[in-house]
Amino acid sequence: IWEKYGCEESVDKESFQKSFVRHVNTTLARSSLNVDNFSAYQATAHTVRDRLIERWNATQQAHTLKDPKRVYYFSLEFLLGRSLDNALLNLGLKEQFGEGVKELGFRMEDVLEQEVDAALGNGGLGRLAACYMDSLATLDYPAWGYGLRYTYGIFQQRLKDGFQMELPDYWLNFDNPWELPRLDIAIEVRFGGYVSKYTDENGRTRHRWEGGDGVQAVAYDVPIPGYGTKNCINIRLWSSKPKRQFDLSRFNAGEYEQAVNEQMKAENITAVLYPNDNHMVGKELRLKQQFFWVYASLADIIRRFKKTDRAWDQFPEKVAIQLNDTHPTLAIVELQRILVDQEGLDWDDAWDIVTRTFAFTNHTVLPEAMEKWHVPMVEYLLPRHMQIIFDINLFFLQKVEKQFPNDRDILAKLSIIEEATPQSVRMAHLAIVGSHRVNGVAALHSNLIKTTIFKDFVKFYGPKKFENKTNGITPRRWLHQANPKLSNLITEALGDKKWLKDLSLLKNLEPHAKSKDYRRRWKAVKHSNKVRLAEYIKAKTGIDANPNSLFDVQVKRIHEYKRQFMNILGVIHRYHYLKSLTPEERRDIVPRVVIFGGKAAPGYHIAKLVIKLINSVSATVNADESIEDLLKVVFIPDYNVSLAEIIIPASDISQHISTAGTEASGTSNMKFVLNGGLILGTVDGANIEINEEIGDDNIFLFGHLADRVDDLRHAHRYRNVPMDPDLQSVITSIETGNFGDSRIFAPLINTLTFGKDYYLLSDDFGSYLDAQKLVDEAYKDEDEWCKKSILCTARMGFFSSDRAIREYADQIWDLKPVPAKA
Ligand code: 26Q
Repeated sequence: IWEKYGCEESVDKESFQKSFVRHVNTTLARSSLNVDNFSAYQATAHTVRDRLIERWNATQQAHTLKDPKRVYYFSLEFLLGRSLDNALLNLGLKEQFGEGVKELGFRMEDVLEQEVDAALGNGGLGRLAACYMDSLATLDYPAWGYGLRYTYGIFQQRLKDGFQMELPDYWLNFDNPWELPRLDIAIEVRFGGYVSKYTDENGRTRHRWEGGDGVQAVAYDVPIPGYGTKNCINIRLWSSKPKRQFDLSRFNAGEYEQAVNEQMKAENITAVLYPNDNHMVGKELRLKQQFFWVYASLADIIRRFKKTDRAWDQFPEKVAIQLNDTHPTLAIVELQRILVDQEGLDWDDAWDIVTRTFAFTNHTVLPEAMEKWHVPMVEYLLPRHMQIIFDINLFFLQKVEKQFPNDRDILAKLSIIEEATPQSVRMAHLAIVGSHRVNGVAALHSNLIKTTIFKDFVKFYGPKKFENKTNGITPRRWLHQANPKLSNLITEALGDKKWLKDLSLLKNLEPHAKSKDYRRRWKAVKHSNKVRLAEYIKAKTGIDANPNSLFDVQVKRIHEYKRQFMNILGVIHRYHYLKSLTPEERRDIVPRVVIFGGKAAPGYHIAKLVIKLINSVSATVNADESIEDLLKVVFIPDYNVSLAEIIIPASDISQHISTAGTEASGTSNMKFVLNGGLILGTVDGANIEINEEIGDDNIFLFGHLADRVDDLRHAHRYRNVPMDPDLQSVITSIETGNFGDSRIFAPLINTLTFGKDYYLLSDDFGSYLDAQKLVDEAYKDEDEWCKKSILCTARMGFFSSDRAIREYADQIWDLKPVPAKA
């Protein structure tokens, strides 16, 4: 019977339509007379979901049978965006299903627009996790992601009078076809309680974590299809629910209402994603999220490991766990607890297994982003874990002491515990000590962590434990899906679509940069992407953005270190310059549309003022008829993955202008260049490696280098550094009220003065303006610009997340692909 009725792939137009109609009638319980775009989306999504589930089942079955080593990617964020278009393309169904939808009376574009983003992430780190899952699936690696199923993703951004307002992102309002609820997989997680000591049958002192309050972690699986493979991997997201059994004694004691209330609190744990990007908040609920997640995930992994009768010392041969930043670091402690307290292993044997299992990716050097948790809070929530952390630290520091006798200084610097009042746990230190590999996310960043924040660890462990794994992006979503016209033009030049699985093949585009006809068509694609964006801008903001202008884009989280403030100050400078020109002189000007987008953390007041300033400048400039189309300023609200897919292909130049040494990598820089956009950037993060790949002629770099930053900051701190005169006149212009009531901007302007200009805007402003001039000049030669654009795309092969994932697999995880059978 299974053979007869088993999985039947319907991948042609007719079977799509059959399935579509069936889902409308059954899943949606609607009649064919009552199908709007949203229902059409749902029916299409459910049809695709069925295909995904077949692949998911086949892949997971194959992996269970073969039992290879698996990697588990632990990430508190998976910023997936929409799934339908991506699944259609990865499964190779877009054409057939597109035809099928059309015949049913819908436009595929409208159908795709119905989907809400899965926005379970803040920015770079979360989107990186999503790109890595796409590559893991595409390259047939046996991999799972583990994360949290937040009820509310990153907030939606609205503007009111130019100020950011936050709205809840209740993304599960309608049914979510992209998840498979596994209500049978439920793991009880505890908090609180106490530790009891006892002597076991062998006379050893043992510890047991007892008591505490429990909640349940329920699994929701999100299938991630690979491109051009049957392989379909899984992201398991945990949702918190009240535990099943109710405390009867409390019920009988008349505490029914209170007990029900406490149960309801369980759901708080996974209610909301913390909206802070690159900023640590020491909230108890955040720590609870972290523990809830790692406890459930480890229990799940160990259950799977125990199905095969293997000895514990083989655990690291079957399981690799990658820690996406320090957020999952408690997993190190929890695995040690399981092995020692529950499985009865000796401490040292357990610790050897633990350190061979984990590897840790660091994403930042910013001090305010480093995770630290107060010891009393950890102790109260996780008493046994706190003891184990102290023990890990003790044994670690004993080894340090042995290697560096009588060096009190290095002990204090390396300690997992920060000795302040109260004490804190330094999660990065714990992650380093508990992992066999530590990596940064771009070459400069990986060197910086070795020479600054982790330099004493390098002294102790030697340099080999610290590696670089330069980030990558998936070309499937970020070119093929977001920019179908360019994808087609590339495929036409290269003869086939192999480049989508081997991005280094893009280098064969280089000769086409010489073809006048190819350049013409390349330009036409960029132009039509700009038209698409201009239409979006008009619809959302009412602003006319002329697609014949240079589109200058900065979209990313709003943060002082990313220096959107410097960008808007540069815009004001340009505005004044334009106003000073004679009509003659104006004829020579390249018209520009400066586009901003990005969310500020709700409590980050300076970042919110930057948004307000951008909107104020936008209002003044766009309303000033005297400068016509020469300058337009746009803030596009609610920047997210789907918007990025429209904005990135439409950019001529994008800005990645962080203070040198502060942006660990950046990944949107890669997306822009892959789409034939040039970049204006500082010598920071992955900009440096992009420069190495695409060549000096194709990038506009400016500003001080990372090794100058300390001295420059020192100068601001202890001397009176005169402000750059161009910058001063821009500031004066704001202060005189040219962009509305200037008093609201005082705290922002003060960051440059009383704040000692920590991000060095005044030091880089001059060279920033110079670089902008070069951009203007270069854009005048459209044909030359287009050559650069083609060469940029052609030379971006290195930045595929496939390359990055292969490096992780070979050099850190020791992981081999396991192709699922066709
Ligand atoms: C930590 C503790 C408590 C609450 C929140 C957080 C938290 C949340 C998110 C800390 C950091 C993040 C996100 C960091 C992030 O996105 N980093 C970026 O990672 C990218 C991928 O490696 C890099 O390209 C960027 O340079 C880096 O900023």
